[in-house]
Amino acid sequence: MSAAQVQVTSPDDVRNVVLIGNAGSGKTSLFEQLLRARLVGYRGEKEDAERAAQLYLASLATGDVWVNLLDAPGHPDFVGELRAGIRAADAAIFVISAADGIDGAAQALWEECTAAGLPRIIALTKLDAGHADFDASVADAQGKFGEGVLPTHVPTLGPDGIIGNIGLLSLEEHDYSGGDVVNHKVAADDSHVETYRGPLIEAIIQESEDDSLMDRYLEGEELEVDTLLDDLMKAVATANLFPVIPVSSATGVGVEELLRLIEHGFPTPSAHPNPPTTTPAGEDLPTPATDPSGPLVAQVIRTTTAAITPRPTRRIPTTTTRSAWARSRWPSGPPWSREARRSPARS
Ligand SMILES: Nc1nc2c(ncn2[C@@H]2O[C@H](COP(=O)(O)OP(=O)(O)OP(=O)(O)O)[C@@H](O)[C@H]2O)c(=O)[nH]1
Ligand SMILES: [Mg+2]
Repeated sequence: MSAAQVQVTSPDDVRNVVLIGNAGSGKTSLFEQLLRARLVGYRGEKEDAERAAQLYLASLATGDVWVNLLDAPGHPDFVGELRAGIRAADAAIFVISAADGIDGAAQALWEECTAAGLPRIIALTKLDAGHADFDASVADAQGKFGEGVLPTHVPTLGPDGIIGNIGLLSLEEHDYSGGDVVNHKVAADDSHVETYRGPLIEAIIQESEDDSLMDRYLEGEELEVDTLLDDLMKAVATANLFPVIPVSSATGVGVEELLRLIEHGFPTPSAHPNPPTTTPAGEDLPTPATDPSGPLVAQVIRTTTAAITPRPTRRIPTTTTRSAWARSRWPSGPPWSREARRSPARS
């Protein structure tokens, strides 16, 4: 397994991203697809109970950045691991299953991210389930998370479910059905594109610092895609706009678009305010800047205590002395003795 290399010379080269969402929404499958897309020869990690209960970290290089990707467990029993992930990350991929909808747990999780100031991309999974519906899922997310939730891509469907997506600004269709991703131009009057493109452009213009954009848009001028993309990325980084991307965690559809948004829309660690800092005695210290040339400052986000299994107590036969019993058990000397440590049998 190998990753393309990125020279990390400043915090700007790093993205710390956590995948969060309800249990079973597709986080781990998506995590694996993201790794597969960038790590040559990556075959995946075994999903066992221990793995599913833990905050899991892997890194990949994409474009010009190094991404530290955290996969958080969704089950409420492991909420401590999830919170550790929120503290460690500068942004989140919020995974929602279109087949299951948004419940109270997902809403509480969204609020936690808001309190932590985390920019978010919504990855909409399980669109291949029979009753799943993109439009209904978007409307549900907008109703529960606010108007900042806006699709930047709409899905394209084949007979067996989602096979790609259309970028609403670029008007490019990304077709994953043949293995490699193939891009085609599409028309702006595609009805699904029309539904979401206008609201997205208007939201981007409202977030933009360039006041002339709105006038130009209202006069019917076609705005440059690169300008809109730049402003979109700024609105994502400041947690004012939350793009929705349809994905398939099962096949990897949408991972390229997700990785591009992570690279260009998610903030660098320098943009994330550091938490309040104190001395070990609890006295306030000035909040440290994210400065690679400054003194080391570390934040502990997770500690674990290994359960210490009690040594099985053995009953020593009362008819022998302790040393005779030890000799019968370890003829070349007990493991704690000097002789045993020198014994070739132990080397
Ligand atoms: N059909 C379909 N199945 C999916 C998709 N994404 C995930 N699944 C399946 O949903 C199940 C749960 O997926 P996981 O990736 O383990 O979900 P998770 O969010 O990591 O779950 P927790 O770690 O328990 O919170 C698995 O059987 C996946 O194969 C999808 O886009 N389509
Ligand atoms: Mg998981």
